[in-house]
Amino acid sequence: MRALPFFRTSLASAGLAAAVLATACAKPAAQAGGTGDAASRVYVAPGQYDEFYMFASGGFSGQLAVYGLPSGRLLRVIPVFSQDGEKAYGYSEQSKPMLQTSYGFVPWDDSHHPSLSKTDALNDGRWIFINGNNTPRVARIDLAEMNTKEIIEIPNAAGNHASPFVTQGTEYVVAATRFSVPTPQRDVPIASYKENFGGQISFIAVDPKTGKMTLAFQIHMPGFDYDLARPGKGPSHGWAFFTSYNSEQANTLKERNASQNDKDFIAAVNWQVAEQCVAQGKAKRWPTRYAHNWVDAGDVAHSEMVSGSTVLEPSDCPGMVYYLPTPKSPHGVDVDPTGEFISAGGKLATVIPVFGYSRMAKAIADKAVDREIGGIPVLTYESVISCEVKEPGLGPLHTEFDDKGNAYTSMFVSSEIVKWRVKDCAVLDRIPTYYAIGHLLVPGGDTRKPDGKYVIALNKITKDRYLPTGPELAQSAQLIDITGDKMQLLLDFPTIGEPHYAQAIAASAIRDRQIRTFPLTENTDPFATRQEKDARVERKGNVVHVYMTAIRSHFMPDNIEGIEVGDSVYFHVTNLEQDWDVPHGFAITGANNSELLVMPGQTRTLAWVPQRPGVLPFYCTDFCSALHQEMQGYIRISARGAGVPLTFNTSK
Ligand SMILES: [Cu+2]
Repeated sequence: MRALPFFRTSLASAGLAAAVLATACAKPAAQAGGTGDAASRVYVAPGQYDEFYMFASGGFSGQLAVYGLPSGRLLRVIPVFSQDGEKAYGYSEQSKPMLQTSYGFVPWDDSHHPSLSKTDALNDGRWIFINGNNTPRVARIDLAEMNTKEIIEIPNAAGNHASPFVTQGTEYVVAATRFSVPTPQRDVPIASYKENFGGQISFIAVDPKTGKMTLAFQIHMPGFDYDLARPGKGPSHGWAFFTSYNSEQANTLKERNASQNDKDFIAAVNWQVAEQCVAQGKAKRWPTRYAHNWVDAGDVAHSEMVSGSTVLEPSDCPGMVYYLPTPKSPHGVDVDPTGEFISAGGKLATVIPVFGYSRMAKAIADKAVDREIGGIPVLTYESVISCEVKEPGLGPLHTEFDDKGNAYTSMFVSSEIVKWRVKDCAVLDRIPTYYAIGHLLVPGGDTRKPDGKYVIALNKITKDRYLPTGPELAQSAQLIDITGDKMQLLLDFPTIGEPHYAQAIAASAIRDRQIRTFPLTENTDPFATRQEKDARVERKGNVVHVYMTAIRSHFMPDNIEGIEVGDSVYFHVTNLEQDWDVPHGFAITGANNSELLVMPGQTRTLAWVPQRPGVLPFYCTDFCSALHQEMQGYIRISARGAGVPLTFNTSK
């Protein structure tokens, strides 16, 4: 059971964790189901489309999964941070550069938070961003193609958890480090944590036309753990809010040592002031190195190493950062649709604090400051708090909002969603979840106009909800109707990987913009073969380039001889099809690699080193026609120096 260690490390009281598990195990599934009426409300008839796309992180699968709502049907897994043999992502020569980092090729990550691009505080359906938590990275996925187009590494950070949340006009994607590390990174004793370790908040600028990301500036923060973030909107536009725990600055046994203080902090960052300070030359250049990877117009990935980042110290830029005292070990921070209210989920807190943006602005004007930490004024709790949700449940984590002034907070420990009214913090309703809910989402729940039809619980543990599958059980999402006064559970559905966080958008916003083929005439891959008569094999020393075409239902060439053991053979396969949903695959016996999956109009390259003499078949892996089984060829491998002439068949 994967979630158990998380329980133990995130809760101060082992007794509490035991109580929760007992509760979770005691609930028979039969008591928790929807009714027949509920089932009809999620039924999407064969041939019909879902109303929403939901994009859910795959957690430690490193990928992003696409589901339809309300049906919960899985539509696609988009490879992002992990190699994917099905799609040859991270295996084909064209996609390998996407996984380059300053540590070299890192073919896995832990993805947590998808964040849709926004225009005027509404989801605009252009891109979705997602974080790599382990080796700090942020990826951008194009929603017209549902493919990863760019990955930028974040220097001076570790555990990129508070990421990647998008400002209301996609001016920036924000990111912050969960684990403080020596800043700049260097060899120091761990016991010197308080002197040498620091946090980092990063602002990644997004080109409004192309989406291209650039690391604009970073803010060097005290060595706390920065956990989650939400940018402001409306009146609070220009600000971003970051939770932090471990204000104790513990470096060992954090479950106890980082749970001492009654309050930790939200860091409120005014990024417009930060921009001014950068423009005034108040930032320093730090000698860092990080990878920036992107896919060009011809669908070929590139990786470049960037040097140096622009870092601001809070003490050099007054007015840029304030701390809001926040009970206790806060996790999520969320901004309501009006942009006025900011709520936090303190894992160990007994209340949900709701801060007022206008109160914060007044507290800053009135200098309602308690003390300073690292040049950052700490505003008094009383001056910034708007109201507290009393007795909400146990282990509040995350909040999303509907379009009627209500908030929905996930309760990890008591496994429930609590609905409360934003303006006065009154609890209105609660519903159990099965089990141990982490994030939750309302479609558009972080925009100024949420679609308050559903809330979806994203759960860590399924226990008895599905047929058992050995030691590891599926993780799950639950669809809950929020149109009435009482929340109603409609559907459980298992997910691919941990559905850590998800966002959803009306299908109509992106459905009709989906790309169906890549135009062959626009294929700029240097190894493309645009017509079958140009198919050929060329040898340069030990390197052999096979310029191969694929069209229903044959490869050209499909007989190749004169290859020798130890050659470096590159199969450059171009799919000549120009029809929707006709990919071809390419696989060869014994390749230390995946197949290729080549979309219509695209070129993909498989690198292969033959190891022993013989004749090996290759074939199409993606069922493409009635004669798909005939889509096959042979390659003859001779001993090193055998002198068999290079030959191949052609259609000339
Ligand atoms: Cu085929």
